[in-house]
Amino acid sequence: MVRKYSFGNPFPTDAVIKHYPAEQDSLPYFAIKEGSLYYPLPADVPVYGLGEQVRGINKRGWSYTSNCSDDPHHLETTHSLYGAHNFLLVGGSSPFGIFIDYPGQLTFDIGYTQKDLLIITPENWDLDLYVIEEEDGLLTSIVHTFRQMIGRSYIPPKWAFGYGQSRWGYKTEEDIREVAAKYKEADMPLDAIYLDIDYMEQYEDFTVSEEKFPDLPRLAADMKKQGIHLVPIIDAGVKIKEGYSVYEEGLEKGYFCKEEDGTPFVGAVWPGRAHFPDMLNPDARRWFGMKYKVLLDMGIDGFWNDMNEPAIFYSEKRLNQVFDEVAALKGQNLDMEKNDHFLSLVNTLANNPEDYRSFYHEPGNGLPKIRHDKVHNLYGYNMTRAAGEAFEELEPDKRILMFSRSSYIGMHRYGGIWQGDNLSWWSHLLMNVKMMPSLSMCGFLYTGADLGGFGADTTEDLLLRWLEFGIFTPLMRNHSALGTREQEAYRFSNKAALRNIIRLRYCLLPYLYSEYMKAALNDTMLFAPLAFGYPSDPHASQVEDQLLLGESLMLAPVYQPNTTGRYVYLPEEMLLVTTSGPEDLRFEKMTAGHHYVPAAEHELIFFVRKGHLLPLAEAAENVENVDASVLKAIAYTGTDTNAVCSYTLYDDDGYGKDYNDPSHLSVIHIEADGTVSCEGSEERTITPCFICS
Ligand code: MIG
Repeated sequence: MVRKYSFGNPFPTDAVIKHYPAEQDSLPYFAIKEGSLYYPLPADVPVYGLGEQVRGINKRGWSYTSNCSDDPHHLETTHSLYGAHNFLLVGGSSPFGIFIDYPGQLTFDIGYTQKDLLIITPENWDLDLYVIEEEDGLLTSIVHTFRQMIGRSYIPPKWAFGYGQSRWGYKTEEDIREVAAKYKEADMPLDAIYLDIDYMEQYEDFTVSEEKFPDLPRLAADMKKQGIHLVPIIDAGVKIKEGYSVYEEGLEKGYFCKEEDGTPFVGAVWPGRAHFPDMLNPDARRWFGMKYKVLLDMGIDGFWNDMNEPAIFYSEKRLNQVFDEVAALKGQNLDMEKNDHFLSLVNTLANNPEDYRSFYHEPGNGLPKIRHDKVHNLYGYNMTRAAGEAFEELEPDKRILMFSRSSYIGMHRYGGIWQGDNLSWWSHLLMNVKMMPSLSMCGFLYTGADLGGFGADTTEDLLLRWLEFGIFTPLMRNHSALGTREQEAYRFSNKAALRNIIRLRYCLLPYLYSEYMKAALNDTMLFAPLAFGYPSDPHASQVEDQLLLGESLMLAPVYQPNTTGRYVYLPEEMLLVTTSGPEDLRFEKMTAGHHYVPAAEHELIFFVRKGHLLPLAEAAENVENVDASVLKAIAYTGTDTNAVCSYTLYDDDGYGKDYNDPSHLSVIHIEADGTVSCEGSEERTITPCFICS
């Protein structure tokens, strides 16, 4: 059951696609006092949600602010990352969900100020608030209802489930060809190579550097022949430069965000001075979206949208003020206060709140112009929506890969997200793990972190361990920053280990793709905390480093250096699978409870849940070559030998959009005596490789 409450004059975010009449009675659960919502939190009640945020799966104990930010310091004490996902789930004996559809700054103080209080504070009270409860009292049911409210999650092309290599630092066509060749030489599968900002002509969106990439269509075609897709980056800011058509057109049509007096706002990003397209204006959005055609026409079929919080290095106005103030300090004795002030002048140039208050959007549809800070969290969403809507128009029958850095709930219908500028830190591997279920709750299914870590220097063991988790995340991309240690998998000494782990991804593909599609089409979670699958197990909600993935798997990644195993909690009996690659699958039945499970550096462990089965394909060099008609299956009936394991496999060509065609479904049954049957229009050969007996 969904109840909607409206306050003030909410800005239409289009996050919710169903219509709910606003309730007139008073809000349940919460008291409203002095501009905040208060809810007393019983001591043992976990709180879930918030999508892309720091800290645990259980979000209690910290204060989180929805304020899309380009902040590369993802610390425990960070308040905001790139996304604003205002959905919370309060657990306990009568759980409920709350979604606050509000595009401005919003704080969730979840037992930070006072341990037993949830305090939610929006900057203004122009918002819609939804309370979701379900009769069965299940967290999964509440998430399901929420996901139906916000609409179907984005579905990428199947190749986007392959392994991708990226680096900010590939500067030329030769660099790209070299990456492809080296992966081939190392016999490691690869489906995508990403182009970062250097492919552009002076960081100008929708241009290609003639000098560095003289023939992108040919390069794209050559790569496709090897089964590799090129995925260029698009930035939010448009360079101010005479003669640059995107700039000139945008200016002429009035499509850039403007200051109060109507002059286009000048901020700086990569290209230096830039304007920001008014992504909230439907005409500007369509105009910007249609620009992607330039690259689609070159044979490109995937993009990533960056810097769309939007990140602003400095505004022209502020920069001038800072220069004046700095000049005035010259020659003075800088005591501590003055020195602090001096340093802060330059240090607060980037992403300054004052700048976000200095420009406006014209949202059209009869709505008055609105100051950016009031709708700040919608910018990245609408940039990605611009692309998504244009793709529907330009390529109605084809799926295009799209993921964004900044997001708001609603954007999950148009693209995925990557988890931004993490560091090559073990703690960021764990953070990646914890974020996955929170994002699933909010509809962001196509997601993953920069494997190996973006900033700072990675190490071979970190990359390997991270890949051992990354082979389970829909977006599986190795990405790193300019100036850091190069981290392509072929650069390290234990190539066999890395190769085998990457190849495992391709064995898992039929399952991962099937689970992804079912989660998208049925509005369910892809990754879930243990407590969601085992609601009556009091220990399950204590587990912060194990996840359920789809219906059959429980993951227990190793995320510590110099360890050759880990403790795992099993809410019920499960089958342990230990593997160092496709040719090495070992099985062990495990009872419920606590176990220490060995996992050497080159090995990964995962668990098949009782009564479930896991289909596995042969490894392949790319997604195109994964053959889902010949499968092995691990089936674990548990100790009940009369049980049957059944699995509904979703498979399609991976490009078209006839998602609901019944021919995509096959149902596999495996009995404890090894009898296999498969219903469905596709022919499949299924060989059990483990059955509990
Ligand atoms: O401020 O395009 O998060 O993935 O490599 C850096 C360069 C701008 C930030 C992205 C990162 C990308 C980088 N970009």
